[in-house]
Amino acid sequence: MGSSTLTERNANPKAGRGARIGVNPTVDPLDRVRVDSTGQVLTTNQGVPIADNQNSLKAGLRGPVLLKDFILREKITHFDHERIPERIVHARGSAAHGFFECYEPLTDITIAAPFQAAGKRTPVFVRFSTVAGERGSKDTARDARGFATKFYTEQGNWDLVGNNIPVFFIQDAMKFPDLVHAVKPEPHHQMPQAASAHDTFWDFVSLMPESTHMLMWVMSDRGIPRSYRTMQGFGVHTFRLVNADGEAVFVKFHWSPVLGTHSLTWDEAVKISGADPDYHRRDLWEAIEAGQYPEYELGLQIFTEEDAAKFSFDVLDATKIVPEELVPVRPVGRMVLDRNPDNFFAETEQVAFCTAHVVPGIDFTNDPLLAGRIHSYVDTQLSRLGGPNFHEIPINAPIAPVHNNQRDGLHRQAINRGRVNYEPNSLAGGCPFQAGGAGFVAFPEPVRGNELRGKPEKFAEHYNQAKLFFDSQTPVERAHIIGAFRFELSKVTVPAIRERTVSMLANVSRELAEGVAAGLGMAVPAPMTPALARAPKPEVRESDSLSLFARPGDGSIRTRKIALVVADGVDAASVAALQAALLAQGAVPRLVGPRIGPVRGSDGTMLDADASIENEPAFLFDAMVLPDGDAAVDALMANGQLLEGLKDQYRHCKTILAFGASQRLVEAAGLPPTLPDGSPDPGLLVEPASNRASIARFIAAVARHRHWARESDPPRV
Ligand code: HDE
Repeated sequence: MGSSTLTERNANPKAGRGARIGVNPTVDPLDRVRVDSTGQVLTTNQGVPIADNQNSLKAGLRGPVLLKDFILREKITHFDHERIPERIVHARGSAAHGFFECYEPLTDITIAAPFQAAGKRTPVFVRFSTVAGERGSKDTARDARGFATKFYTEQGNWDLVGNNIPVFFIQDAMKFPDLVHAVKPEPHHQMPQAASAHDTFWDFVSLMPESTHMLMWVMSDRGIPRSYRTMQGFGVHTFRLVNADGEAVFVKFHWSPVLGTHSLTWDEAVKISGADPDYHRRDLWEAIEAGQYPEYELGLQIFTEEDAAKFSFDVLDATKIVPEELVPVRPVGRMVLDRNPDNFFAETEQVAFCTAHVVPGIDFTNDPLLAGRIHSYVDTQLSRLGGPNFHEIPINAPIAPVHNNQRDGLHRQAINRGRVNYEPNSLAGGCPFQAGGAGFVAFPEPVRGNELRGKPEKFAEHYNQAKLFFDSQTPVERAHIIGAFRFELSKVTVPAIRERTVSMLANVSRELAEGVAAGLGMAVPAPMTPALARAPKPEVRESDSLSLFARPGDGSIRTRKIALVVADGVDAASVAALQAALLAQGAVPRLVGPRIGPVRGSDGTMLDADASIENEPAFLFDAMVLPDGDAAVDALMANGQLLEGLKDQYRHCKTILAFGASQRLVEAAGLPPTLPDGSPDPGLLVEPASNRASIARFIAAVARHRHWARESDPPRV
C-alpha cells in the first residue's frame, strides 16, 4: 500500500466520501476563524483603526503617558496574558493535519466511523511530543515520545492518545504523579532539564520493579528516534471494539511508519540538541512543506476475552505487550500527514487530546492506568485551556454537530437559542433528544467483586517481557541498551540507587547486568527478589518484531539529508551530477561550504552553498560527500570543523563518500579504511571519480542507513 502515489490513490473508485487529496476536511471548519491580514488596516481588538503603532499617547512629547491611551493598554494587556500553562507532561510537541484512510470495512468487529468503508477518509490532527522536557526544551532528549491522534469522525471526535513505546512505567494511575515528579527536574534546583539521568528518577524506578520492561524500551534506541516520521506509535492499553450486535473484541493499536523505524546514536543526539534543539520539529515541518508526506500504517491486534484469559500475562496491565507471535498485527488503514498547521499556538498548543474521547464502536477496558487517564485529560484542560468550553476552540471542535443542554462557562462561543436548556422538556418538542441505540452505548461488561485496593496476581510478574525485549534485540541494539543504562546510572550520585537498579537488571539478563555493572565499576549485585516466587512461563521468548531493524522501511533514500561539501576549486560537474541523482531519489542534498554564498568551481562554474560547515554541522546530515578538486581539498584540509564533522559522521556510522583528491581528508581525519575485523567498510566509499556506478554505490550505502559494523565501545574515532 505504501508505495502507490497519492494521485493514484485518489483515483481509487473506492475512495468513498471524504477529503479531496491535498485538501484536509478540517480546512473548511477552520476557515471560519482563519485570519489573513494581507491588504488590511491595523486595528484594535474592537476593530478600531490604529493611526500610530509606534508612539504612546503623551501630554507633550516629553510628558507623561496618559492612562486613557486605551490602544497602548490593550496591546500591553493582551501581551501580558499571551502565555498559557504548558502541559504538565508532553509539554514540547509538534503537530500536523492529515487523513486516515481505511483499507477495508471492519463492520464485523466495530461500528467506529473511520472503519466503515474501504477508502473512507477521516481527517486527523496528530501531535508528537517528548514527555519530560518543558515547552522550550530539546527534541532529541532520551525519552518516550507521544503520538496522539485526533480523528474528526461524523460520529464525534476519537482521540487515540498513544506513545512510541507500547508499554508504560507503571500499572496504576495512582502512581502517575509520583513517576512524573521523579523524572521532572528535581524540585530544589530544577535540574536536569529533559533528562531522566538523575537520582530521583532512578530512585523511584528502582523501587518500582514493574517499570523494568518500559526501562528496556526507553534505554533502547527507541528513546532517541531519528524523526517523528520514523517511529512507531502504540495505543498501549487494551481497548475494545464493538460491532452493531453489541459484540466486543479486545484490540491493541499499532502505527508503523512507511519509512521504517530509525533512531539516532546517543553521541549524535547530544550534539544535535546543541546545534538544533528543534531537530524533530524542523524535520516534520520540512518534510510536509516538501510534499514528502509522512505516512503510517495502522495495524490492529484483535483477540477475544477468552484468548486473553489464557495468556501468561494480564492484558489489563499496561506494562505488558501482546507479542505479535501470539496475536498478529492486521493492517487496516494508513494515515498521511499532508498539511502543516497555520498557527502553532492556535492548533498545536491548544489541541486537547483526551482518552475519554471515544466514539460508538470503541470502548475501554478495566486497565487501571487507563481509568486514571480517562479522568486526567479532561481535567487538565480545565486549567490549561481555562475552562469547560475548550471543546469550542477550533482545533478541538468536532466536525459532528454538538447539541446538548450544557451552557455558559468562561469563553463560551455557542449562542444557544430558545428558553429550553434542560431535558426532558416539552417546550422544545423534547429536543435535543436521546439517540438511544444509535448513540454511544457502553459495553455492558458484567462487574462483580468487593471494593478493595490491590492488583491481580499476574501484575506481579515484572521480568518476563523485559527479558523478551532484551533477548529479541540484535547485538548492536543490546550494546546500545547497555550503554544507555551505563550513561544514565553514571549520572546517579547515590551508589545504593545504582546498585539497586543493577540488581533489578540482573533479573532480566546476565549480559545486561554484567555490561552495566562493568561500566559503573561495580560488581554485579545479587538479583532483586522478584515479587512472584514462581513466574508464569512466557509463551514467546524471542520476537523479531521488537527490534528496530525489523522495519527497514521502503528501501528508498527519500528525505535523507545529504551534505555535499564544496569549496572554491571544487569539481563542480561531479557535484552537479550527484545533486541531480540524489534529488531524483527524493533525497535532500545541500551544498555545504566553509561559508554560505557563491563557490567557484575549478572550471569556473559558480555554485551556491546554502549551508556552512559552521551553521549546519555534519551530525545534522544522514550522509556526507567530500568533493574532488585539489584546491578545494587544500582549503578543507585546514578546516578543523570539517575534520571533526567527518569523525562524527564516521562515529555515528553514516555513509561517507570521498571523490578523488578528498581521500586526503579521510586520512587527515584518521578514519580507518577497514572495519575492526579487517574487512572493507561498506559505508566509507573512496571513489577515484564520480560516475554512474560510484553514485549508485553511494545511494545503496545511504539506503542502509547506518554501518554498525564500524561501531566499537569506546569509539575508535
Ligand atoms: Fe498521558 N497525560 N497520562 N500518557 N499523555 C497527558 O494531558 C496521564 C500515559 C500521553 O499531545 C496530559 O493534555 C496520566 C500513557 C500523550 O497533547 C495529562 C497517565 C500514555 C500526551 C496526562 C498517563 C500517555 C499525554 C498532560 C497515567 C501512552 C500528550 C497534558 C494514568 C498511551 C497529548 C494533557 C498531546 C498528556 C495524564 C499515562 C500519552 C496530565 C494520569 C500510558 C501522547 O492529562
